[in-house]
Amino acid sequence: MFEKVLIANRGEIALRILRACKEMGIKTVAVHSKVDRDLKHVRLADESVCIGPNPSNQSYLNIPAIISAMEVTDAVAVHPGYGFLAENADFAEQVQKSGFVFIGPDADVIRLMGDKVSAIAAMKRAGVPTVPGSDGPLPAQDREKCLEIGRRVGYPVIIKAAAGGGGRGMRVVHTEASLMNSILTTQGEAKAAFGDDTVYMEKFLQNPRHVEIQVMSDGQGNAIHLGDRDCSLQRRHQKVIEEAPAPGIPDDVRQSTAQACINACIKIGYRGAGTFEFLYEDGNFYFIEMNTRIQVEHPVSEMVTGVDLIREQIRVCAGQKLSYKQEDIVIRGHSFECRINAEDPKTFMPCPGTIKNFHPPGGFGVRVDSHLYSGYTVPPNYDSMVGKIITYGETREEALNRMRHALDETVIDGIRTNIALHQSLVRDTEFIKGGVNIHYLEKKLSS
Ligand code: MV4
Repeated sequence: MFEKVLIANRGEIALRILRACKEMGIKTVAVHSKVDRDLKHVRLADESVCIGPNPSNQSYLNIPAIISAMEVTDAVAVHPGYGFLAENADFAEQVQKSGFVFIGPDADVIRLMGDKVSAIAAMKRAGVPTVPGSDGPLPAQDREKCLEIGRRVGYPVIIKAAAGGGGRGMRVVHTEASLMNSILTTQGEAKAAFGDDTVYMEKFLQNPRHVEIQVMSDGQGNAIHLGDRDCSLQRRHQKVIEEAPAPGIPDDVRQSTAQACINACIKIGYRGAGTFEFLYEDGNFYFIEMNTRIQVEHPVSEMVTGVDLIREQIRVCAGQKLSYKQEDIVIRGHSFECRINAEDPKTFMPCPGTIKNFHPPGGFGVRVDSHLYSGYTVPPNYDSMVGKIITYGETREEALNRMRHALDETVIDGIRTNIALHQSLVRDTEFIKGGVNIHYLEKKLSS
C-alpha cells in the first residue's frame, strides 16, 4: 500500500480523501492555495504545502507545483478528487512519468473518454447502448453528407463538441433548414473553447432522466458495478439532489446495462472508480459520456452498497485486486444527497463569507460530508458547494423523510445557502413520486 498520498484538491472532497487515507494508515499531504490555509483537511493532514496564489490555474491546476510538492514530501501517489486535474490526461501522464502514481485510470484511457466521439465509439463496440447519431465526427465541410445524416437520425437532433461534456458546447436543431448554421456555429464555439472543432450529432431526447452507473475496476480483469444513481434534479447542468438507486427502472434493463458497463471496463483496461452517464427515456438507457473520476455524488452509492469507494479506488490504484466480486454487492435501501451551496437563494450567485455558527444534522441514517466549521470563511475563489447532506433509509420514503428532518435541523449562520430550496424540493409532490426528468427543476423554478 502507498506510504503517503498527496491530496490535489480542496474542500469537502479533500477531507473525504484524507479520512479514507487515515483509516488505511496512509500518511497525507495537503496542498492548498494561500486563501485555503485554514481548510479543515489542511489542519488534519500530516503535512501541508502552499502551492501558489488563489487563482486555480496557479494552484490547484498548477501541474509543476503539485509534482514538486510530491517530490519535496516524498508522497508516492496523488488523489485528484473531482474537478481541477481529475480528468486531465496530461497531468496523469506527467505524474506517472515523474515516477508517482495517479489515483485513477491510465492517461490514454482518460484521453479516450475525454474525446466524446472516441468514448461513444469505444462504448458502442463494447456493447453499451448509445444514442442514435452520426457515429463519428460530422463532415462539416460536406453539406450534403451532413443533411443526409440529419435525415437518417431524424429531427430534432443535437450537435455536440467532441471535446465538450457536462453541458458545454451543445446546440439543439429542430429543422433541416437550420442544421448547417448550427453545425458551423457549434464548431466555431468548440474551436474557441477547447481548441478542437470536432462536432458530432445525436438524436435529441426531449424528456430524459439523467441516470448514471457507478463502476470500479482493478485493471487486472476485474470490474464491478455499484448500482445506479438518478441525477435528474439539476439547474444549469449543476446537480442539486441525487439519489440511489434510480427509482422505477425495470430490473432487466438495469441489470443488462450495468453488465454492459462492466464488460466495457474490462475491455478498455479501466482502473479505479468510473461513472457511465446515460440518458434514460421510455425504458431505455442511452450512453452519453463516461467520467473517469470519483464524483461529488459518490456517497449515495456508498450508502446503498456499504462500499467505501475512495478506499477501493486507492486500493486498486496501488495494484491490489478488487476486494469485492459482483455477487458481494447487494443494493439495499435508498439514499439521497442534497448539495449545500453558499449562494443567494434568489439569484443563485455565490455568497462567500464567514460561518458564524455551524450545526450539522445527525442521527441514524444521516451523513454530512462538509469541511465547514464555525469561524471558517468560505472564500470567493472556488465552487460554491460547501458540503453535502446524505441520508439513508430502508425505503425511499424513509430516506427522504430523514432528509426533511436533517435539513430542518441544519444551522449555517453567516452565509446565504440553498437549504430553503432543498426544504421545498423534498416536499415537492412530483419529486416525492420519483422519476422526474432533467427539465423538472428549471420548470419548477420558472413557474
Ligand atoms: C443530451 C440531451 C438530449 N439528447 N443528448 C447535457 C449535459 C451533457 N452531459 C449532455 N446533456 C444532454 N445531452 C441528447 N442526445 C439533453 C442533455 C441535457 C441534460 C442532460 C443531463 C442532465 C441535464 C441536462 C440538461 C439539459 C440538457
